Amino acid sequence: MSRSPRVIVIGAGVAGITTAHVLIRRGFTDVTILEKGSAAGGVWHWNKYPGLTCDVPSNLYQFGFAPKPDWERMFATGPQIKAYLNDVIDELGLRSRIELNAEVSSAVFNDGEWTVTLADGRVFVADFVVMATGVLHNPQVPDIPGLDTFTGPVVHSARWDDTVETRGRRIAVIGSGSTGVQLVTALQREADRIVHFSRTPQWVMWAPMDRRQPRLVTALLTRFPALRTGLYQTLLSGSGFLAEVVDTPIVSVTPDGIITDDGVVHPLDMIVLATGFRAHDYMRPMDLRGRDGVRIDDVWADGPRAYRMSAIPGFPNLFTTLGPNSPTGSISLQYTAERTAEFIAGWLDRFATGEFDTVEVTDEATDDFLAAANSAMVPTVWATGCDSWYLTPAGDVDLWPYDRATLTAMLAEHRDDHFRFTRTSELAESGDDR
Ligand code: NA7
Repeated sequence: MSRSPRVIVIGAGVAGITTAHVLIRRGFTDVTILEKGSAAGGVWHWNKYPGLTCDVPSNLYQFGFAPKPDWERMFATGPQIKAYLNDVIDELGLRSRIELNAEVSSAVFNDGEWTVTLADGRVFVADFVVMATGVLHNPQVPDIPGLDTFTGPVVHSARWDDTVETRGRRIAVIGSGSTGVQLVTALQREADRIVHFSRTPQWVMWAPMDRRQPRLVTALLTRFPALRTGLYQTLLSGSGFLAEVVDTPIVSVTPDGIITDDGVVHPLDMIVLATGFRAHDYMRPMDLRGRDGVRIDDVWADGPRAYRMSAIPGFPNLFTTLGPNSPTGSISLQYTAERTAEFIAGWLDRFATGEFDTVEVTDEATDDFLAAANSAMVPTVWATGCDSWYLTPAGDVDLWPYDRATLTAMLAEHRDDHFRFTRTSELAESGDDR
């Protein structure tokens, strides 16, 4: 006898699509995906700025369960990836499970179940919640004096406004991460002038970002899908980068320009903020409350903290897919998401048979995991003083420090001594088959 867990997946990007597909593949039928956007795709829905290109080769940036050998380009554009994700949603029959325009304002655990409330007042109740809310989700808007007085458009890269005219304009791009470089590369074709404000020097190298995928590659990958991981290396990169670079600090913004520390006034028609994301906010500003009313904002005051990327002490029956420590430069995000979803499905299997009603990772196991992960990070380049969005407020490196085999092994096992369980129902005895 078994019961069917009610599962809410929050987010319909790469992590949410993977989670929903894996859970359904494993036989769970009561799965609903809540997506706050007006379309599925996650970052590939929210980001639509000119020049948007994935900096991971297309043949590595795809689901293992939905291979696409015939990418048009070696590095797919944002719209191409969004189309792929939506094709996968349709092919896997996930569309009807996705609630769009469903922004979660709170998720509260009480009496053994989660109550998930949307900004529009709708309420969902679930046995399990999976947070697939993404890392690069909340735009970081810089606190520059006078920014709100600028009379032209001010646009963050992750909230691009298609109606804004860039042709013939004098445009400032603030920020020289990969987004800033891509934007400058694209905007310079039509703009009158681009001034690129770069606070920290950045390496920019040429890469075949706009090259078509050769037909031979398409033919080979169609015939031998396993070849795809061997074909490319990951690059972070731009091509055709040309701009007037200003590395003098910005002092303030005036109604029609930017003033730098050397007193120079840069006259402008438009300001583009390529200033990145509040990467450690994860599912916030959602009001997330776990056992005994514990709030995620309090638990994570010094930065995200999770066990093996997927479980948070104090939050029973809640898992994260592509949560803390999951970004990495060398392991496919889609692979990590799929392994995590399988890990979660294993817990759902055990819930279904009535083995427990709630499962919650312990503080000790989480502390041990993070202590080991942080010390494994010490010899890496990320911990050498170079600033990046990977650093948490506490100074930890929020990345996966181990290799793919370790990741696979860690997510393949359930260490029961790392979790605590409650069991109040009489399912096993009564034969409840909800
Ligand atoms: P990043 O990599 O976080 O880059 C943000 C950029 O914005 C970086 O150059 C920052 O300079 C700059 N920045 C942020 N705040 C300010 C202020 N207040 N003034 C001036 N400059 C500022 O974000 P991206 O969107 O480029 O890339 C994120 C990921 O997307 C990337 O890792 C890929 O995985 C895809 P700083 O270096 O802090 O001096």
